[in-house]
Amino acid sequence: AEVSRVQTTPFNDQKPGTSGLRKKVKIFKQPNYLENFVQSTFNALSANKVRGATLVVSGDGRYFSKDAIQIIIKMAAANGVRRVWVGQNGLLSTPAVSAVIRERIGSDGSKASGAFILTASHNPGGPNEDFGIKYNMENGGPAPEAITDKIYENTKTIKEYLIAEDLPNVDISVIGKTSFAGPEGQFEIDVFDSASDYVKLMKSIFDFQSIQKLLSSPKFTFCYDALHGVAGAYAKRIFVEELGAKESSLLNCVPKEDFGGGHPDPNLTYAKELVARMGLGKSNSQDEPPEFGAAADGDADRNMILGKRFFGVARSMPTSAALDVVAKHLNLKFFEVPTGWKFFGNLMDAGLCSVCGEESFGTGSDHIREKDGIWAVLAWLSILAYKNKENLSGEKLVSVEEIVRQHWATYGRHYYTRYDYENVDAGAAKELMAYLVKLQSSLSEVNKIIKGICSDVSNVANADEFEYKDPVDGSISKHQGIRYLFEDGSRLVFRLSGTGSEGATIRLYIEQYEKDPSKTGRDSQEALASLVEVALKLSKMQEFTGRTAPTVIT
Ligand code: VG1
Ligand code: CO
Repeated sequence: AEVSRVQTTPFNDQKPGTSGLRKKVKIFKQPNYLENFVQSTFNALSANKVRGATLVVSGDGRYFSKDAIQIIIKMAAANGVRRVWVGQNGLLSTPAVSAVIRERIGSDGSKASGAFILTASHNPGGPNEDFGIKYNMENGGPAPEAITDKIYENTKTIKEYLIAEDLPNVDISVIGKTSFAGPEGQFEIDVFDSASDYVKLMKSIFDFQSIQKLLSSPKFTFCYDALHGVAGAYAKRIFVEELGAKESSLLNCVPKEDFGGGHPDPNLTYAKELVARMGLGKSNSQDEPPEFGAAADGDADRNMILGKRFFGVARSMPTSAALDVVAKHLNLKFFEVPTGWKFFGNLMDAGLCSVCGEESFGTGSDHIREKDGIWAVLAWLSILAYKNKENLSGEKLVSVEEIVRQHWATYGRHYYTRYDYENVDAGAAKELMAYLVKLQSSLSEVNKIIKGICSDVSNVANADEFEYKDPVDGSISKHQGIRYLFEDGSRLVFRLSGTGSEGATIRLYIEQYEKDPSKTGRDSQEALASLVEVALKLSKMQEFTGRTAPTVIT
């Protein structure tokens, strides 16, 4: 194959966000748009991570992935890459990519040095929706900011990209290797089973036998909703084939390019079918809901766990402040990092932390360097299997709800909610944020305003813009969200999302800590009503954005 050097001009909107570059498919389909970003990434890596290297290319299977994979393969060949590994049909969940980088060894002893992951995660897919791409490093985790900054700089000055145009397209639906005479010698494409490496890793972490006992008990009923994302491919293999769950436990587990027209975000708003099946939403079904329900996002790194007729289990455990209390109690090392999984990777590599979680339904451990939606489900099933070890033939199973209530009784409860204002005018969002920063200069003024809104909330003791210094490499990340910290431990946090593809998304996080065991059973929206009112009025949300209500409450 011959290398073409294609002349190109920069696009000015290719700054990677919280988790890669995400844009409407239409933007990605502009001539040279994808190519510019891929070449800028190759140019940001050290040469030995490209020339002669093995790269993984796959994703959540969303619309445009198949075209993108062929383009990236041809560019990889032209840039001197030796091998490209592709999951069958281009499918690999984000955690599976991380596992493949870390664990998979090719038949010739090769190991991958990185991956292009084609996903926009929880954003919708299809011709009018989002596509995304991000690069993960040798440790299996997302590229750190030093690299993403370099990629962005490259996208602003790029003049040409390399592509082996005459390389034939490879049939990625068929497992097997194809070799070509590449521009730099032998070039190989290896299409492999999307699930087996990941399943092997899960089997080495969890006791599949005891989970299987739980799943085959007639008293335990289970439901998993993949929202038509890539998790479906893993759910069938793991929950049905390995662990013996019934096929009918799986909801929306056939991966689709447009996620069936839905929003593959496993929250209480978008995972409607699961919420209804669990008897939590408005549903007329008379059937007894399953004991345990879970949902994943498009690329299967997020999870929402629901016990029947019960809210918020997954979130109450991993949100940072709930974690503080447990960490303190158990005398564990504790870190608070900015949004995005890349910040955990450094800590894990240095052996400083092993289990991490984000409020956006993301949890995971140091078995890989991404959050992991299926791991989280297996972790919960392990807890249930353990708690019910002696109990499987007894009267009643210990439920998710009981475990969480026990947790609140011991540690107190962090009432928590998030308000998202999606696709707000970008200028207005910036003004709102600037206004909140300015307000922070006088706490007495802030407290006066708050008392005028609602007298029963406590005083703001501290307010700042969160800044993080990585304890491992000393790098500093600024402007990571505006915090108002109250005397009683309550918090208001305002951030601009880094994963949207249009306008700006304002995220408002509201949290209140309740230690008194007699008050931990309230409805969370009701418990938080005063703080919500304070947050909306203090920030002048409606004045700045024109919105009377958020797009999503979760
Ligand atoms: C969101 C979440 C964040 C998560 C990120 C990527 O970022 O809040 O917790 O790490 O998405 O998740 P933001 O900047 O929009 O708040 V995924 O599942 O999109 O890779
Ligand atoms: Co995701």
